[in-house]
Amino acid sequence: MIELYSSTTPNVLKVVLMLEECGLAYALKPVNVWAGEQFAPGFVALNPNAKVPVLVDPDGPEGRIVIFESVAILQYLAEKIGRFLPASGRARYEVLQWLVFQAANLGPANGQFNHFERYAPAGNDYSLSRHLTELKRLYGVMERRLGEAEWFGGSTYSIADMAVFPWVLIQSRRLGEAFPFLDRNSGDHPHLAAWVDRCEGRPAVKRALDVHAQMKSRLAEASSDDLDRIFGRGRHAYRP
Ligand SMILES: N[C@@H](CCC(=O)N[C@@H](CS)C(=O)NCC(=O)O)C(=O)O
Repeated sequence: MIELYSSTTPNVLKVVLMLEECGLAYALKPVNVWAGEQFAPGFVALNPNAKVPVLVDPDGPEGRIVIFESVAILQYLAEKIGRFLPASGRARYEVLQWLVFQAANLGPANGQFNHFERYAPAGNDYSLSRHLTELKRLYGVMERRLGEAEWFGGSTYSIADMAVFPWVLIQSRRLGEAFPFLDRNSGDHPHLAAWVDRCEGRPAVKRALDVHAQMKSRLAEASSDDLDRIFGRGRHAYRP
C-alpha cells in the first residue's frame, strides 16, 4: 500500500487531496517535525531535504519508488492514474506552469510570512512587511487568473488546483481576520473565493479535509530548543 509521511501542513494536504481523488489506498505515517523526527537518518534516507511529505509506492512503474517534494508527488500520481494532468500539448503546460507557480512562489511566500507573523521574535517589521507585500501581490496574480479561467490549469480541475487550494484555505482560516485579503469571504478576491467554493464542493476534497482534521499537530509539545532546531536559530544557528 502507498505510504505518505505526513504532518498537519498544507504541503501534506495537497497529496491527501490527490490520493482521495484517485481512490488509491494509502496509510499515513506521521512525522513529528517539531521534535526533529525529519532529521533521523532513516527519514533522511527517504528525503535528503528532511521534510514532509514523502510518498512511498511499492507498485511504481519500475517497482518501489520513493518521492519527495509535494508537487513532484502530485505529478507522479497524476501520471500513475492518467488523470488531473493532460498527457501532452498546451493543456499540459497550462497545468505545469501553475503547479510550479505554487511551489516556487505561493508556498515559499506563505512559509516566510508565517514565520515572521507567528514565530520570529518581535522587531522584524521589515521582514514581515516584505513577505506580506509579496503574498498580497500573489493573491492579485491568482485573482486575475481565476477571472479568465475556471480552474488554474484552464477548463478542468487539476493538480495545480490541488497544490494551491490548501494554502488558500488554511491561511484564510488562520489569518483571515487579521489580514482581510487572506479571508476568502472578505470580498477582496471574488474569483478566488468562488474557486475555493468550487474546490470544496468536490466529494474527494471533503474526504481529504476530514482526514486532515484528524491529524494531530504536535506544536504545543515543542520545547524552545525544538523550535530553535526547526528554525535554525539559537545553538542550531550557522556560525561562520
Ligand atoms: N517544497 C516542499 C516543502 C516541504 C516542507 O516545507 N515541509 C515542512 C512541513 S510543511 C517540513 O517538513 N518542515 C520541517 C522542517 O523544515 O524541518 C514540498 O512542497 O514538499
